[in-house]
Amino acid sequence: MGRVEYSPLFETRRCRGRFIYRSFAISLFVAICFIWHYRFSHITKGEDGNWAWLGMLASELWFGFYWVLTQALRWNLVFRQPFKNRLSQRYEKKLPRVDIFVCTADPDIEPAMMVINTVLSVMAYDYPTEKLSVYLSDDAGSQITFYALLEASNFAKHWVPFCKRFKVEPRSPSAYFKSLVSSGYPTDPSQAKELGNIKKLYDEMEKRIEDATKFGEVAKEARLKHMGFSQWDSYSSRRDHDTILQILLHKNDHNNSKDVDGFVLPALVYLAREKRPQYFHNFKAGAMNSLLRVSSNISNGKIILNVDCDMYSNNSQSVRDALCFFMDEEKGQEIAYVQFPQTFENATKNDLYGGSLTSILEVEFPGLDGYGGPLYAGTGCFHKRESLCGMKFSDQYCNDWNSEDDQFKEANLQELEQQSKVLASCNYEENTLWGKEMGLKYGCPVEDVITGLSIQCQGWKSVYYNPPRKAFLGLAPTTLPQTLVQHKRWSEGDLQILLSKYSPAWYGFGRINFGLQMGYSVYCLWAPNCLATLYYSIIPSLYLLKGIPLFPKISSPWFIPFAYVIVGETTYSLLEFFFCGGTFQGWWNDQRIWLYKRTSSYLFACIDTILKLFGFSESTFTITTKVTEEDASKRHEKEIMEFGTSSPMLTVLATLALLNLFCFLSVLKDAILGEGDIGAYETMGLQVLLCGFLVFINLPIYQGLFLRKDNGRLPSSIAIKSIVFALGVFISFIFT
Ligand SMILES: *[C@@H]1O[C@H](CO)[C@@H](O)[C@H](O)[C@H]1NC(C)=O
Ligand SMILES: CC(=O)N[C@H]1CO[C@H](CO)[C@@H](O)[C@@H]1O
Repeated sequence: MGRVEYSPLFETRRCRGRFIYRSFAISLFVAICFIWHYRFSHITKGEDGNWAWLGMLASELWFGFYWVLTQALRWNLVFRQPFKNRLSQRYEKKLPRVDIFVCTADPDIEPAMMVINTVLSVMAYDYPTEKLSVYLSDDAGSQITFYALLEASNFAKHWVPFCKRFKVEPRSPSAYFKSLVSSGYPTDPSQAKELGNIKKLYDEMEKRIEDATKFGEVAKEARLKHMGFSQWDSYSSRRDHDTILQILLHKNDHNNSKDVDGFVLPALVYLAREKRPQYFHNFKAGAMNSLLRVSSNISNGKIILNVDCDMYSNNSQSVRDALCFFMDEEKGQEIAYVQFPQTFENATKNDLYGGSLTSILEVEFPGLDGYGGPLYAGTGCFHKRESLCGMKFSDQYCNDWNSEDDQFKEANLQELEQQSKVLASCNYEENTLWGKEMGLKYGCPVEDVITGLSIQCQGWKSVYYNPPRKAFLGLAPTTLPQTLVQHKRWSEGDLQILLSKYSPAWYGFGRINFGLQMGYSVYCLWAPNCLATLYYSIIPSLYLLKGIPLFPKISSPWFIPFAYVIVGETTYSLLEFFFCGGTFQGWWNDQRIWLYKRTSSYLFACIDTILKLFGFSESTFTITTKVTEEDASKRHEKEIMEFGTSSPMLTVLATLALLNLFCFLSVLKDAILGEGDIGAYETMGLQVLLCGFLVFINLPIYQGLFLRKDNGRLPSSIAIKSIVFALGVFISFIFT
């Protein structure tokens, strides 16, 4: 008898228009070679601009090299399409258990209501509830978060059946109630009536939780009602406490596991792993590894979904989407994880801070997928437990969804809790491979990327699925300093990966596809981009002031490759942005953030990495997210850039902006007074253009320095510093 032929559970399509893109890319590469040739062949010894010329050469070699790397992300795009109905036809009765990890770390930045909305949205997935378990890891060990989760476990008894009965979307209560305002209330009278009840329950719950937050403690009556609170008796601070673990809902607890319709709810577990001052806790990676062990003892789901507490599920079908990839009979074996994009709902229309990462999520990740799979981005990602726990892929490996272990059938919950607590203790990991070869890797600020890379180096593939209706929605940074600090952390972490044992450049060699190696390098080399970009935004403008040309004149044939690269790249990036659904203004904002990242975040990431290599401690930039004041959110809606805090990164940006302004004004003055000779503009055309571009893109900074009076403007300390620095450079350059 032959093998049964199954129709596949997912399909992979290649991007159309590849030929056109590739031809364009090759032509651009030829132009880049001409530019390199021009630089090399025009090095003239002893002239005034010679050092500047060598710097231009170095910058352009870098830009060209980096551009070649980025081609790996655009050469071979693939898009995935799962078939959920085939999945339920074949496997509805045999679906595997899924464990969902939600991580929170700070109740001030991540309010309890937000956390439980995320938890409720994933508890209400359209999936057999007895196979779903939700774990909340609370690294702050906050009693209020625990209280909120306890409230959520009661609210879920009404919410989950309500969602299923009326096929409600999205299933985060707060997002659902908000969506009703714009999309209209249900017309079905029975749903409308139940909605009224649910909304009332939700509002009451919200009030109780907000009260507890306001007073900083849980009301005594509430504490007496649940014995779980007694675990805080030995709690001394968020850095010093025992493991706190409570199974709030579980099917073995016959009194308290069913919803109002009598159906079992998903399991729900609260975990605050043990913390002691003398132990290093490894941030989120440490929390995830504790969850991996604890969950293996309680539900041991074969598939793990991890979401940040600020990302609720916007699509109740996502688990099934992900399973189509894992359970495909032919290609599912080798897939270790399925990454969904992080979509941000708080970005404004023109995305002032480039926070929605459009080109990364819409183009570059499908590009990586063409060479073996995207990075693991730390949230919105489904993993196979085995690969996350360090198993190597081999051809003999075979998915085994049927081996339902029965050890949990009759387990006693108290015993389960006691056994599991040990797994989350500080010294459990001593002399084990956790953090090295098992679970998430330690010692890197972007633990997710390095973990994903090492999984791929073990022979596994990953998949990127970007559904039309987004699976997870979260919040993007809403001020410029937040954006810059976030990018500093990312670029610094990625650079550390390049320098680490797991570098995609050498460790990845022969283990992953060459295209994927290049793709990873694009991100790992984010930070070093600062040098060439800084050079390009300072030196040509200063030499413009002196009247020394650094680019070919407009009538020279060498001008053509420069013009082609500038026009070609600009047009391409604009088209790509439109293709991803952006606006023109959004593209322009994206260019600005591109520049700001490179001249500030990446610069400080480089400096800190070097300091660290020499054993100095690094500078710290902590941005406290204040409660958004009303003015600030008005400015957010109007897309006025929010500077607000004083930070060395903003000083660098303001100084660069002013320096270019001085250069541009001085050239403009000469032009108006007729002092410069007109022929000079023909020889200096590109330099004038570059300087003018830098002035134009920096308009929000000039406004923030001189024209605005609100609290979001650039602080006057920065204004003074940057004027002094920029004038200093300007004047010293004129007189030398
Ligand atoms: C989120 O889900 C709703 C339906 O519940 C849908 O209308 C909306 O487009 C989704 N959001 C995104 C960004 O896909
Ligand atoms: C949490 C948060 O910052 N929410 C904001 C998202 O953006 C809207 C305006 O677009 C604000 O009203 C919210 O406060």
